[in-house]
Amino acid sequence: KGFDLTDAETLAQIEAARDVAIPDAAPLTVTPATGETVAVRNPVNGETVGHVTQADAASVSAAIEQARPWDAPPSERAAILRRAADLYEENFGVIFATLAREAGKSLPDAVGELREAVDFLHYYAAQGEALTAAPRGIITAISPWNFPLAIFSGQIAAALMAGNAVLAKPAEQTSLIAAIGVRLLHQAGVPASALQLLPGDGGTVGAALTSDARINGVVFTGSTETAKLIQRAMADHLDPGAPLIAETGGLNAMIVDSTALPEQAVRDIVASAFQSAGQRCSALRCLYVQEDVAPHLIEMIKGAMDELRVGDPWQLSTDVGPVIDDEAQSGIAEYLKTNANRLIHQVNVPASGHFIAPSLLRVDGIADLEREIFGPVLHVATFRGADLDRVIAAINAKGYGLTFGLHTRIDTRVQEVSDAIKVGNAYVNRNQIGAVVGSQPFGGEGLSGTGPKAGGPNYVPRFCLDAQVTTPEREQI
Ligand code: TXE
Repeated sequence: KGFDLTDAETLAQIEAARDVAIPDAAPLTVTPATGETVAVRNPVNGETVGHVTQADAASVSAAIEQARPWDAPPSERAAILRRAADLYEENFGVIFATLAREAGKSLPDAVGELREAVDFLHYYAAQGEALTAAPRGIITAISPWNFPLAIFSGQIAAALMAGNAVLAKPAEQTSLIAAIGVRLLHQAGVPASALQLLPGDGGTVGAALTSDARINGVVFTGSTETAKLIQRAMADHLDPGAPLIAETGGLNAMIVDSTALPEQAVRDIVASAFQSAGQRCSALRCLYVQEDVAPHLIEMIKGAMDELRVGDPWQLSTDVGPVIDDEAQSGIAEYLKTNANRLIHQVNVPASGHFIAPSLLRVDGIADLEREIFGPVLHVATFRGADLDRVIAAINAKGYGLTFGLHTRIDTRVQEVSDAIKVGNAYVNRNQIGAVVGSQPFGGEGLSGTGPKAGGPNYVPRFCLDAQVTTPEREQI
């Protein structure tokens, strides 16, 4: 179908789903004794979107007890994952409605997310058919709220396709979309004993799922702090051979030199920093602009920021939706208040709802950034041409290593910088889009995670050059 948002018929179908009833979520295979239920609130207006029955430590144990590695032949597993991908596509209405109302996704972001989830299912189906390795056993998959269908489905599909049993714990904020995904996977034919959903709190359900000796490995995407907690829990309780595959945050930088094409650079800067309200692990946080072009480029960035529409994610004219919840909003607002003296520019936003004004702050360099601000906040620094090496050293010294961007027209500089920068994914003359399933493995080094993981072809250029040149266009689905 392509989910083409310029097609009137598709738009009418999406519009019809706007107020569709969103099913409640609960552990699908075990019954928690406490049965505690929490309400999910829409980050735009606080309305109740649905309810989630929480798992507890005892139900986690029961789920582990009944977990069974998926022993169907790889071709059958692949066929079932492909059927699940078709079901995801067919159910696009309730999926878009849930992504918008539970996670605050704009429609283009929701479309991108559904495509990515479908791509992951197809990707792992194809990879798994060629696998010869044995399954590990029971895998815990812990996912975040910022790509609550795509990352969630990718983690599950990879582990299932290798023949494991999966226990999936979605983020507290986005259990409704996770339950939709798991129901569709079950409907496609994944046995309930091979895939179980355990919604609940990270500190209890997440901790129980990472500290039980019967678990054989953990896949995690979320914060660096939680990854460290999980690593410790695994070291204390799990078999030393049980792997942790972690993808965490970043302090991602971009360098724009004076040879860069200004229009292209500004378009990519604004997309990299503000798309998805900055709630992407790949998002640009610290921009370095070469001194001689900086005044002009910063004026252009301010102009492009003024074009951003912040508001209701369901409106097609919206570029930037809300941040996920109260806690995120107050944390970012506090940061902006503390750093008010650095503010260069800010966009107007609606007074109510969990909105944060896209903001541009001046810094001397990445060393000034204390932590990842997971929202629409971009920091900008300037540098002299002779200091390029020092800029790269400062970025490397920060210890994160997820994404990096470079805008230049000097070919030899691309090579020099690529040899020097320590990141998992780098982008040249394009935006820091993040994962593109099937074209590059995604993930970071150092404090950003355990290294690029699957998602790409066997041969991958470490630098993802201009999309039109080396990254195959995503297939329309
Ligand atoms: O993450 P958490 P939060 C970063 C971003 C954000 C910050 C905090 O900077 O502001 O992290 O976000 C589960 N044992 N990213 O609080 O807590 C939790 O329930 C086991 C970047 O949402 O790491 C959820 O399912 N699991 C990121 C998952 O971990 C535990 C995306 C992630 O939550 C646990 C999200 C525990 N002790 C946040 N505690 C990215 N890389 O894109 C929590 N969890």
